[in-house]
Amino acid sequence: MGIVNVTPDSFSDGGEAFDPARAVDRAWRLKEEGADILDLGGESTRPGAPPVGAEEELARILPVLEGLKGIGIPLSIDTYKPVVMREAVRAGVGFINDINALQAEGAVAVAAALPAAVCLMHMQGEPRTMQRAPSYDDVVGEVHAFLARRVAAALQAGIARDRLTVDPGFGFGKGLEHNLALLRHLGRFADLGVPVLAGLSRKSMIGQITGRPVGERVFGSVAAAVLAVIGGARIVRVHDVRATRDALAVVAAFQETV
Ligand code: HH2
Repeated sequence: MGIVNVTPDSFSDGGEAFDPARAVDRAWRLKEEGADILDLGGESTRPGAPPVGAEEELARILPVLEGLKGIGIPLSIDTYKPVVMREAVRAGVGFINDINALQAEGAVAVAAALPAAVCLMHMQGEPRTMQRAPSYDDVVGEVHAFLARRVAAALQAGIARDRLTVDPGFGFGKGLEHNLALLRHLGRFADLGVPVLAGLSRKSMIGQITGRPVGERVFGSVAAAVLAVIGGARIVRVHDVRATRDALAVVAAFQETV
């Protein structure tokens, strides 16, 4: 899953694709690099990011969706707002990536009525404050229990299991030790019975481990994506598609021969 941020302030590439034409170019480039799905976001969720209204989010996203008609791979919308989900799906999106796991008022019902897959992600707190003091007794158990509850709520609302994906939400209300525990135990999420998505690309945990600024985290991010896939992730959300694809091709060749 290649990332296209249509925002002025995302942590890794804020502003790079804020202009719709540049976002469209970036999307085509990521497709050429081998992305199977593109995740478009109109609101940054980096720690400390201020919220954006639905109208502003749609004003950022809709021109890009218009420009991507005919791109030929599934498009995902990174949003937690039901109105944005509905309009984005109407404009051609087939995957709703919700960092809030459909907990916003009306979100489960709206998603259930739309012809789209859904990613349910775990977050402790909210983006503005989540990195202040993340705290867990048992991070893997607590994230697993939350995702199990959200899968159950989605199923109950009529969202078929084969439309669902879960994500432990690396960096969303988690310190380095929490992120590492989740990565180490990603296999524990397999019993939820839906594919696991992992987003580690260029995140601060890569910076904490390598000491590198955001623009120099490609190698660390690729290592994290490889570990996530070996740990059972079926989708990895990344900025550096070509590098990740090459690394995962080696993993796939290795797994076929063992
Ligand atoms: N991380 C970000 C945004 N959306 N969605 C899922 N499912 N999993 C993630 O880990 C995830 C996500 C990070 O937020 P942002 O500040 O918007 O930066 P970027 O989109 O460049 O990663």
